[in-house]
Amino acid sequence: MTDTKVYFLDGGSLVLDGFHIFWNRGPGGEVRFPSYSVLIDHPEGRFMIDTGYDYDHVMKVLPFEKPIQSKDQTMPGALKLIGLEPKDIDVVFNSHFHFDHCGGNKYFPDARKICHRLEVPQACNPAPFEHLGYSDLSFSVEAAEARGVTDQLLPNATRANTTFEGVEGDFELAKGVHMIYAPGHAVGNYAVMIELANRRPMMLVLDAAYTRRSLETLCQASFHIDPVKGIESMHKIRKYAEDHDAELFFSHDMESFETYQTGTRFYS
Ligand code: 5PN
Ligand code: ZN
Ligand code: ZN
Repeated sequence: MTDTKVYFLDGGSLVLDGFHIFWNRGPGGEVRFPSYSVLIDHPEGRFMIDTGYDYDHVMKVLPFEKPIQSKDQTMPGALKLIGLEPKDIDVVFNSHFHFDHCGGNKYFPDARKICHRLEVPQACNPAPFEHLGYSDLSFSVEAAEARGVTDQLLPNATRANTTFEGVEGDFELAKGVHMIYAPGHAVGNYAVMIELANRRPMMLVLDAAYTRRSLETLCQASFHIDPVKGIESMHKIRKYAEDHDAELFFSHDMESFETYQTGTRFYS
């Protein structure tokens, strides 16, 4: 049996003000941060965790986030770098449906889709302050229709091939791939811990804490549905990581990301 391999797919970068990244703390000013997806090449299949942002969507709806994305940083481009095509992915799991985590879903019509059971309903009917976060609905015919943005859909999108299996709570996506329910940032937000043969487990904090400093100071992003639950989720992730001696990987931390292995350099 082959060992599990983990690939970080560099998806480019975006800009936010520091007061959004570090809610009510700052400092303010432009901060450029990475966006990436994670491919888990596992004996049970190839699992894509999140799919990054779509450059055209961001330029149309959030141009003030100043996206920078090369061809190699698009979802098909990043997969090509490691010798794969979208059709080679068996399962897409979305940690939540903010635009910077589901922009590439459209390339995977044939994959099984899994998310928390409350995330599609939330994308269909977000809180007023969540409209920008849940602005890319190209991942779901149901959500695009509910929000009146069917122009975002690719012609091959159907209800059937954009339907999600809904999950809840903590569970194992595949052997050694632990899905950790971490609500607060989003109603159905998840973190992921992956056990590997040759190194400490990897804890993908994802958007429960954008940066190392965020988790250390319990400072969440200004984008959230429930900040109190967000703090509880950060405590939960810290304990989980400590109990398993896991290495922490952050979703939107440029200083950390520059040390991560990307492209063909996988973790195993
Ligand atoms: C990167 C980014 N920018 C804006 C929003 C938002 O409004 O909700 C989530 C989010 C983001 O992750
Ligand atoms: Zn998010
Ligand atoms: Zn994000």
